[in-house]
Amino acid sequence: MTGIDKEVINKMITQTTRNTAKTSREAEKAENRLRQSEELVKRAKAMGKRELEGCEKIADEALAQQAAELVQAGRVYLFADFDCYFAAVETRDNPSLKGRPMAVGGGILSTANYEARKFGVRSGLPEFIARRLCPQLVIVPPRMEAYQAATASIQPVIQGLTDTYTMMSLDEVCMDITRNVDTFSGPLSQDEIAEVKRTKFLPANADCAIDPKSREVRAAVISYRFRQGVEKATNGLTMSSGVGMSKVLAKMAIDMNKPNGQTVCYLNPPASAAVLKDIPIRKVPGIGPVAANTLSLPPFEITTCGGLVDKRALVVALLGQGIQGSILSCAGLGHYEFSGFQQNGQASIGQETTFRATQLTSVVADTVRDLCAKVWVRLTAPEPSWVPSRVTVKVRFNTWVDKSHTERLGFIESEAQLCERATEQVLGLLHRNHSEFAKGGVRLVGVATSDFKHDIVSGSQGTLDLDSADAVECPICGVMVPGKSADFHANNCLALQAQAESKAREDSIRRKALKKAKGKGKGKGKGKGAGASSPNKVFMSYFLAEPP
Ligand code: TTP
Ligand code: MG
Ligand code: MG
Repeated sequence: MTGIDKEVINKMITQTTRNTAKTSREAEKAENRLRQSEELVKRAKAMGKRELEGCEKIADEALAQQAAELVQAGRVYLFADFDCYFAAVETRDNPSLKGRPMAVGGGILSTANYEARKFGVRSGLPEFIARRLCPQLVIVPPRMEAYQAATASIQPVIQGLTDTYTMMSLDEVCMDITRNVDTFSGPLSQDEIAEVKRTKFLPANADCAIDPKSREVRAAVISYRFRQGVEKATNGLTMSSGVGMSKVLAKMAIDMNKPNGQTVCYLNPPASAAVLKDIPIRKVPGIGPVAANTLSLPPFEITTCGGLVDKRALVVALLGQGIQGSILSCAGLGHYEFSGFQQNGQASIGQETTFRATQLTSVVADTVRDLCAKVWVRLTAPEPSWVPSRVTVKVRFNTWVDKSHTERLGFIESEAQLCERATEQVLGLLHRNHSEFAKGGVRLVGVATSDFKHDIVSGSQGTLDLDSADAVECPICGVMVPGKSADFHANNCLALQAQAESKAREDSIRRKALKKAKGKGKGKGKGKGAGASSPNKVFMSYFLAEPP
């Protein structure tokens, strides 16, 4: 947001929603958080030095283990996301909208173009507030078929690049481009050279000068070629992209050079952590508003990723090992699984965490409880709350074997109910796979909820009326949904199914790569910057000298 005063906008939103039941509930929640903060301050004061040191050791080991695994796996992830997607499709199909502040939605906005964002108009804003912020705003109704068609048209471009990819939502894709990077060869067109020079390489410091033969530059070219392919396949829609050695980092990098730009994070753990150092934790996938708020209060007073990594000992000591996944993410090493849309067609809400491998079922059960608490917060944060009927759990054994289990048993109305079901499912998984468990324990647990009672369709909220005459059964998951949202729901189920399949493919590739790398021995020193001076000069001469 540029050229506008964020405070003015927030004030307007607060004024418009003042005195509602929601704001008094918010105040109550804020009071509870302050009370919780006071409790935590007391516990922090009472904590011994040795306890803190022990927690630091646990956190450091998890960080070191994850960093070593990422280096050994040597993956390169390319995330790409359409720029103001729905609005861009509308403008492409109706050029009279070009240059005018416009948004897509009805009641609640799905998105806004960049001209409208200058006024503070954004996704999730009620239409009446948006009109106050920007009286000349043009609002057009959503056309899901057009967006789905645009998404479909880029599938050949994705598949032409890699078969290891996940559609994160209609407008975002995560691709593993390791093989493309490692088998890359020149030459480059002038256009490509120019784009690589426009690429944001992060962190931007002298230790990481652009090495023309580096995997980072290769990734930048591959990313550009992909974005060009998308623009051609969609008749002019642009994507922005991010590259990193972990998925969380690559995802976060998308937004660092938007719109129509790309960011490449240097492919080594210290650089990955440096990229996120000053980024607010609230922007990290998996850290929701409640967690961010708790961390911002005493005794933590953490607002940035670097802050969370620095204060990891205190945070683990007071909040438990469930926070470990967030610490890894803030250090740029996270492999968090994302759910797709936040508003139109939310498919699942879940959380997973990686920790030091354990064979203690009590520790696993504690972790499941922490995860359920976080998932519950995310389920109950919106109004009305999401009421799930399906619980899916996942465990990763220390042997890198993943197992999951899903069950649908009526609606879940309380955190205790969720916790009971998830724990039962996880312990069941451990029992059924006791030989894997016995080899080295478990290092990751995930809990996800789906098949919600209440759904949000095309920006307007409503409770599913399953008795209504137009309710139909989703052919993919078997859940009853209203006829008007059947296509949208089924589309999301398909996306989830594709996500699960590509995840399985990806895991199998990763396991093979790990096995191969272990066979070869350690550390080829991949992904380091050149350290040379005048990077652009070196870079230019390399590519221009490259034989065709
Ligand atoms: P986003 O990628 O989050 O947003 P965007 O593409 O509009 O803008 P940006 O350039 O920042 O990426 O979401 C993709 C589409 O999903 C968006 O165009 C509309 C839809 N959407 C909703 O319907 N509700 C939401 O709350 C959000 C965030 C998006
Ligand atoms: Mg987008
Ligand atoms: Mg997106």
